[in-house]
Amino acid sequence: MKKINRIIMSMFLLAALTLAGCQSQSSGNADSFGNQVDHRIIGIDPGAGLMKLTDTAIKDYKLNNWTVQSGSESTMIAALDKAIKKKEPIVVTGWTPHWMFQKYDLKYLKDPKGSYGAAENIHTVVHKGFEKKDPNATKVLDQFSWTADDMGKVMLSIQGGTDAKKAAAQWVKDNKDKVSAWTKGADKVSGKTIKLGYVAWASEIASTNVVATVLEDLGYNVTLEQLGAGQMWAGLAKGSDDAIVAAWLPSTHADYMKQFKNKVTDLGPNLKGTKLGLVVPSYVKIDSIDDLKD
Ligand code: PBE
Repeated sequence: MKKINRIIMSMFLLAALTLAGCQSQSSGNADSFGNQVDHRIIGIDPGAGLMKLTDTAIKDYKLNNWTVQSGSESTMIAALDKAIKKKEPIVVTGWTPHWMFQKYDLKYLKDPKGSYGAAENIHTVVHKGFEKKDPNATKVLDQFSWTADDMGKVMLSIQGGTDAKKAAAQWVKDNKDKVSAWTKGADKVSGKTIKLGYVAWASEIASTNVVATVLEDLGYNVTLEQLGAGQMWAGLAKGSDDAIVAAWLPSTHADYMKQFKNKVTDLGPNLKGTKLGLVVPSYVKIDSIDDLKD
């Protein structure tokens, strides 16, 4: 009898220990990165290709209980800045080139499933027919090509408080060789107008203002139109804008390109080797999108 009691007792003990073990595991979950950030990714404007790709990532990695908070580039940066000041965990949607990688110590979460696509390029795209209407401006737009470092200089200057137009003019002044390669074979004009559409992303503010400066120096009357991503593509397709230098292809703006491909002409890349993904401060322990799962 005593022996049976002892066996029953030890079975109870085992069960209790197993339970305790489970509990300690679930209290580990309560501490998971997901719980720390309320299973929320800080996103940007809803029309951005990056938001679509983030929805894909959530499906690919089965992050069923996660949400993406939309806002804008500035609300994303504000949230990131606040978290970093308090050394709190955060995960945001990010891209390169961007000055945030110069200002903060950040890392991309690894993307083993490739939801964000491979490195891509930023293309210059014009309204279909613009190449015939203004071959001179098209030549300049087609020859416009620079590097992430070039763009980085303009972005940092704007981020440092310089007016975008002034920052662009300064870069143009400091980089006469590059600019003369873009304007090679183009004529000076007078009384001609051109409308460029763009979205208020740091990268696009920099590139669009630089191209506008170069066209203005040739005598063009340039109008810059700040729009949402969807409006920018629709405006280009309609012809209310002549050109954009802000088409991230082949992945980020794939849907827009597919929708409007018969109404636009792709002049090819103006900057090569961009990157998109989920970004965290370097002090955050996780390394991969896979680690977002509890
Ligand atoms: N971005 C910056 C854009 C393209 C340029 C990555 C935020 C997007 O996601 O559409």
